[in-house]
Amino acid sequence: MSDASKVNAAYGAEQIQVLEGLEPVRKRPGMYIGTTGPRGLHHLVYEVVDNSVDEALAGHCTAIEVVLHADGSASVTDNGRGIPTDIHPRTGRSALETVLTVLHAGGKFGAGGYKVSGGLHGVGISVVNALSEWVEVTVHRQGQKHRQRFERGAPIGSLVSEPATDPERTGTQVRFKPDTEIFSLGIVFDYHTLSARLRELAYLNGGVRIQFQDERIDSLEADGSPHEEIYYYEGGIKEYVAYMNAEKDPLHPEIIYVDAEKEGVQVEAAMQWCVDAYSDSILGFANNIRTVDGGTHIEGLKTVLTRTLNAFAKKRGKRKDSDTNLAGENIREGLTAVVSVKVPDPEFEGQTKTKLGNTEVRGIVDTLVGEALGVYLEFNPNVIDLILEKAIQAFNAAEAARRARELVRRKSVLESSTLPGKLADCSSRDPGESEIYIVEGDSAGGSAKQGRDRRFQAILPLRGKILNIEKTDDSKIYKNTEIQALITALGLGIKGEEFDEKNLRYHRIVIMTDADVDGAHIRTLLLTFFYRYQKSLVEGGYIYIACPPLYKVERGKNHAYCYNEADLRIMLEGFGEKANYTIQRFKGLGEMMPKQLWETTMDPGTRTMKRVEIEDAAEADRIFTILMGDKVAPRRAFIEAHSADLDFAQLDI
Ligand code: 0RA
Repeated sequence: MSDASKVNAAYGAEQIQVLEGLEPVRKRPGMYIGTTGPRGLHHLVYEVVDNSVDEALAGHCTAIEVVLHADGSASVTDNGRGIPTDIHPRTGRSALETVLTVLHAGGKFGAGGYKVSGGLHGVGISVVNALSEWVEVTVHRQGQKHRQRFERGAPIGSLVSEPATDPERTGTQVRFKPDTEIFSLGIVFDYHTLSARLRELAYLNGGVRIQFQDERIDSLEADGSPHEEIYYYEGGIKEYVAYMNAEKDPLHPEIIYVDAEKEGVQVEAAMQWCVDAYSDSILGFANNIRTVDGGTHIEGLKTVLTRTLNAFAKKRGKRKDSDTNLAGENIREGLTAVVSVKVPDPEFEGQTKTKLGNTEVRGIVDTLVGEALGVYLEFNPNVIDLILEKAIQAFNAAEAARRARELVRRKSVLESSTLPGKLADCSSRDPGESEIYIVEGDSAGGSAKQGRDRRFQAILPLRGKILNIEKTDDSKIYKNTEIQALITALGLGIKGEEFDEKNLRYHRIVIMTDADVDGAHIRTLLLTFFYRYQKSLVEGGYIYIACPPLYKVERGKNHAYCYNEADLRIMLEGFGEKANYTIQRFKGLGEMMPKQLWETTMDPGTRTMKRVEIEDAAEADRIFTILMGDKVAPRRAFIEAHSADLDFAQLDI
């Protein structure tokens, strides 16, 4: 009997029932994991890891290992108690099989703990099972080793148990291969996406050791060993703040840390102000989910900071009773903070479910942080004085800036409707279909102008390197002609103010720079500008990066373009014993014929563009600071460490 027919013979009523149970997931995967694109694919890993993290939060697991295998599968192994394997009373099947095959069976069987619901997490391992070509679960428990395999959601055979080699060992391993029938855009995991989330989880769950290993052939180290990283932060979010501030100048040496619980809500906050930063970076998490859109925990933190610091300002004679209060944003200037709450029944709101809604959390954060912060500052008068001094400076600067802005508002470019002279606008007036290419220099601008489709594509050439917004105060920003051009051409408002989509003149803002080091630098400058000036532009997904080719390969009458070294290598290998062809390397956009630029980089039918996302605002902030800040050593170290990512760019060095 072949393996396949054996399986068919064993395919009883139970399995059919199981399949029916998971069928909705395979029919409408988007309902469960958001998308079947890369984001949804990575959520499979998060879902499995979340279960191990829950086991760690319950105090039963200290180490989690995530491996990307050469066969395209991923595995998550923990040293927790192991998923129970006894017969579950409601289903008549093992608990393990139930967890894997029943929607929302969850891991904990109502055993308490924090439910990670809402968001896109917390849908259950069964969803991963439903969307995988296969899953293999191995459980070590009570001296036994148990295994079961599933294919597209259905159990293949039953649980197989044998004595474990190490009878003391406990834990769970879930190994799965995403189903290409579901993830039609491919099932290749992105190392950096996963590593960022795993690192974040390690920060959020101090003391849990997360090991990440990439065994895929293309990722092996030069010596053939797999790339491996370990994330382990004893100090949890305190270390997270230290990491975010690594390249900054702290105003006070010690990170202020609060860890307390009230009414079943656990609140952890870490804070440190920096000398040279003018904005704040506050990251919020609820049940380990990044709440990009804030919510009640962030509101609670902001309220308590404003109230506490104003009270201290009066008490320490820094402000008179008759003075206006320092505004929250004055107080938060230069603040880096992480606030992480664990809520038994979280409500996530908003389109993307990334805003914490529980109203009780606002007051709980306020009270708990207020108490701890009050005590800390009483005992550290030098710290409170430094923070107040900075806040008062910010208050005075804001007053001055407000007056300057009023002036700008009245007579500057922002109010005038004249578009910059060098903008080659498109003819469409519908922002939804319009795009603008921001290019470097007049020569690239020339090619782009001739190559574009003028109906919906506008070109804005910028000269030289745009000013470094990180270091500049607001009045200088408005005087810089390149920035003025950018602001008016795009229809942006005043820095930092709420951004209004209806004024945006193009819904695709494309940064098109040369594929070399200078181009990469200008791209970073522009991204910094957008990030600092109107972050919501980046968050709204309006910013794109054009991907011009590096090579043109001609062979006989045919030609093709290659966008990186790997493309070129693969193409040349495909030609075989070194065939007759020519390679042209483009030094810059200006070297390309307008028609070439169109067909490779600008034609919506054939081009590739990358949409800029702030998956991890903390990381973006850190990189910007390193690349833009005053400190040379970290910038050097960063560029050296990431030179591999710049791949083609470094060839010109
Ligand atoms: C249900 C009950 C118990 C543990 C788990 C589930 C569990 C699930 C996963 C998923 C990945 N790793 C996991 N580790 C544990 C408690 C079992 C007991 O009381 O011994």
